[in-house]
Amino acid sequence: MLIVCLADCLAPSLFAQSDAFSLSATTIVATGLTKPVGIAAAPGDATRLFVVEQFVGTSGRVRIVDLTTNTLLPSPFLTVAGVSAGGEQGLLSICFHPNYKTNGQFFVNSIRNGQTLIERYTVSSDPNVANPRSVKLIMAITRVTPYHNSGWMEFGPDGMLYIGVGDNAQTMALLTLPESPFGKILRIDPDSGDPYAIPPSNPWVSTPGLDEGWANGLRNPWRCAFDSFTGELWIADVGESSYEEIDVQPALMGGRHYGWPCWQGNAPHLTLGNCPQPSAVAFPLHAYAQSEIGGSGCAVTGGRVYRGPGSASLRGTYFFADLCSNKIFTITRSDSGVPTITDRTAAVQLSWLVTSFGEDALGNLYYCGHAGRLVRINAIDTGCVADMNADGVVDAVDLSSMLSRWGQDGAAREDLDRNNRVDAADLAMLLGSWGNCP
Ligand SMILES: [Ca+2]
Ligand SMILES: [Ca+2]
Repeated sequence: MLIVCLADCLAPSLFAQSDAFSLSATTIVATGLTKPVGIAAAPGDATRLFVVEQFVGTSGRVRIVDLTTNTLLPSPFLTVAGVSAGGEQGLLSICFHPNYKTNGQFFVNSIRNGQTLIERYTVSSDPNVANPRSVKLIMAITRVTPYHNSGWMEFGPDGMLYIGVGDNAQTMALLTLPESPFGKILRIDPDSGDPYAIPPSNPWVSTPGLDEGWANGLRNPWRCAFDSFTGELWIADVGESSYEEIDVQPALMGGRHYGWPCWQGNAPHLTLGNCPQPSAVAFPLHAYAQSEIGGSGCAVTGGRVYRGPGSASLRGTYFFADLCSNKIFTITRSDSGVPTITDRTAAVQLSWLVTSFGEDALGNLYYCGHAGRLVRINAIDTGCVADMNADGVVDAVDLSSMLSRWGQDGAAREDLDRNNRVDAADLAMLLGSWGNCP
């Protein structure tokens, strides 16, 4: 009986756990972009992408890509003059207000005159041109060094603005200055107060620690991303010389310490007296040694979770890259949260030095490379789309997964027919595939 049981138990893994989707990539813009480091879409606008050029001379620029023709518009959307050019500095990101359609507001993050500047602008009467006179300073952070600036900004599902701030290479100061903005993700309410209000639910409002602080223990979270469906925040923290790490914050869970500088990845780094106990640290979902990926790894480029219209099977999959190795990977998680890392370089790598990922208003993923390309990742379902946990069989586990999302709107993995609602049509597809996958 034991043997029979073992065979049954092992049966799912005996089926090839091949992808139920096909991946490819398309170059959208091949030339004309200078040092692209950021990609954003205006909410509800599926026709354009906004690409951040880090610096051209001493100007950072935001360019527009017309997705209906896959062309780069000749005139910038915005030019930010006088950025500190070179290295990790320049114009680092743009993000749009969730109500951009009605208020025209967007935010940029740049390094100028030794400061991180978060500024708000509004669009002009021409949708392809920002109004330069609308600029309003939201936050200035005086820096000590030009390093580890983070620069990531994004609105969360709660309508708050999240801002990554690197450790500024101030490792020891992180351990002794809890009010410091460095090594943190900040969270502010730009719709209240002047220039912003501190959300009362921020974790350190009534305890020691910066009131704007949301997450601590980060070295340089250069690119992070909210999963547009689950609200989880994926934080990719660039390591020092040993490990790159990717952390996952459950939706709206502030106050976590992600380890740095006491740990780098899962390895002890600077274990001094002010370090938190290991039990108080949120360790990464995935950490890799730079030597593990062919010896050429250098810095993780955080990507995004796929929630696109092309493939239900790919939904929930996180993409990321390593800057120097030019490798692109995905992470999926089992029902119990165990990550599987897959090298996708052969399928989707078309551009060197991947600096950032972004998604359009439909959820399609893109990435840009410092050498100047903008690339779209394409995905289509090719296999057993109803086998949602990819164990080779469509059974009660998959049914349970579908029922847990029943009636829900959005880009769920369980939305098998990709109409952004989990309903009877999806259930019919699941029951039609019941048993082993074809
Ligand atoms: Ca299954
Ligand atoms: Ca559906």
